[in-house]
Amino acid sequence: MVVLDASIVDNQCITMGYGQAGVTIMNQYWESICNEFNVGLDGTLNYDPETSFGEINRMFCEYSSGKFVPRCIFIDTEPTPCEHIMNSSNMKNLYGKNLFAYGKQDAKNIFACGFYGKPGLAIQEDIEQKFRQQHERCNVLSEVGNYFSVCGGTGSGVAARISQSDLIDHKNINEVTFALYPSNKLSNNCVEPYNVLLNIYASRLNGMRFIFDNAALYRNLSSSIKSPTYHHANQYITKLAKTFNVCSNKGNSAAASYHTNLIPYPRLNTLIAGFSTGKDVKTSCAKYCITNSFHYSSISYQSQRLGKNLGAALIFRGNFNRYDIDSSHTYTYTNFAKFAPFGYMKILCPKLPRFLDNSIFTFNTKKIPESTLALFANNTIVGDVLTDVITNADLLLSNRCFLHWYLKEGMEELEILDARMEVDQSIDDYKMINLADGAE
Ligand SMILES: Nc1nc2c(ncn2[C@@H]2O[C@H](COP(=O)(O)OP(=O)(O)OP(=O)(O)O)[C@@H](O)[C@H]2O)c(=O)[nH]1
Ligand SMILES: [Mg+2]
Repeated sequence: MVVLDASIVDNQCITMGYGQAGVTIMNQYWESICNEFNVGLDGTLNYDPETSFGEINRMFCEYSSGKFVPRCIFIDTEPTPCEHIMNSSNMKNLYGKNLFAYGKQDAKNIFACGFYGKPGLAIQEDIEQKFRQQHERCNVLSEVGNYFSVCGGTGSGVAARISQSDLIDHKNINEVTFALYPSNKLSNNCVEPYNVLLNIYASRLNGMRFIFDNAALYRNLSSSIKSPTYHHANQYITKLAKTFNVCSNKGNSAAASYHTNLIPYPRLNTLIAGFSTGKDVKTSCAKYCITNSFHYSSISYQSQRLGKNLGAALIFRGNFNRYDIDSSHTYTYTNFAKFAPFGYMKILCPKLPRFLDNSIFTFNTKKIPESTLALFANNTIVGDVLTDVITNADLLLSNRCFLHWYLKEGMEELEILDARMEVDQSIDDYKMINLADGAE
């Protein structure tokens, strides 16, 4: 087990939010990060050794004026989401104009429009310039965090283009993506399956990717919130992203060790995540929280059946008894693939968890939870998500439905067939692992 301290580290992380979902989620993420580091929404630091995390320069850049500014870039093909944050959100004084790269016209929900088309190309140079500017302000850039929905044209297309470009040196930089995937029950756009396939294909093998879907997020919130909105769903994602980032002390080494422990094969780099607080965690840290955090997890399929874990990490934060954690030993070996017999990677972060005033996790509780558990798992259930994407894409492809929108932007038809084949191969990999383990 790794116990974290709050020493100063110099391995920096730049976060990038793409498209409406990505920009909105990343803005909420930074609100939560500011709360964690005691940075006011105007960028002033009120460091408190008791509660703040130490490695502030990992996340923020200190300007000569003394202001702490997030290391991030908001990216969209259209202006509205970025302009909303710049002009009217409660965070508008935190960011400078140089953190926004946006164009005039959205990518019309079409991957090819963001990847090949005019809307994507129009902002490419601006993104590159802003990324280089941010990069120059880092001593050592060790991680790039991405936020987007693979369902939209900007989230799927522009993000894939940047991930594939020379900007990110994948040998030395860990790419960690928090992506919204489609859910069968909730859909705003009928070409989602194409966008997912093409996005996966274009950015395959790059880092690790945690996936969420809105139906699952709403399900998780349904016990505490009557009518959940995007804002609430985003809090669930940002809570996990924050835990992953701030509880990964020692910069590069921690992010890299997640990669090592959670990704047994480069192609199987899509993961799920879950979060529980307070009572769940404290009453019986061992069995209860592990099974429950799976229940509260990021994709809809999880409630139906569990797959096999190929690798998993648990982050215990707050008031934990080490004996409790050690005694969770027996439970943490269950449900792992035969070739991964070492159970969960366990990390204890003793700093008490912090919540925003309107947090979904403190909504119905009078007492602020003193302990939280976050779970990040590489589970074969992801194969079911991908199978669903392929089934839906095949329905469209069999009639070549909506394909002209993609070809019009300069994409070759072969590309979507190659993408389909690649994703199909990953599904086979998951099936082989389940088969070898005797799962159904
Ligand atoms: N959870 C959550 N989902 C969102 C949010 N905003 C949009 N979505 C979902 O994301 C998907 C569409 O992605 P967008 O981010 O709007 O698309 P985009 O990347 O801006 O792409 P284009 O508009 O096509 O250029 C839809 O399925 C929406 O339901 C948000 O703030 N939170
Ligand atoms: Mg948009």
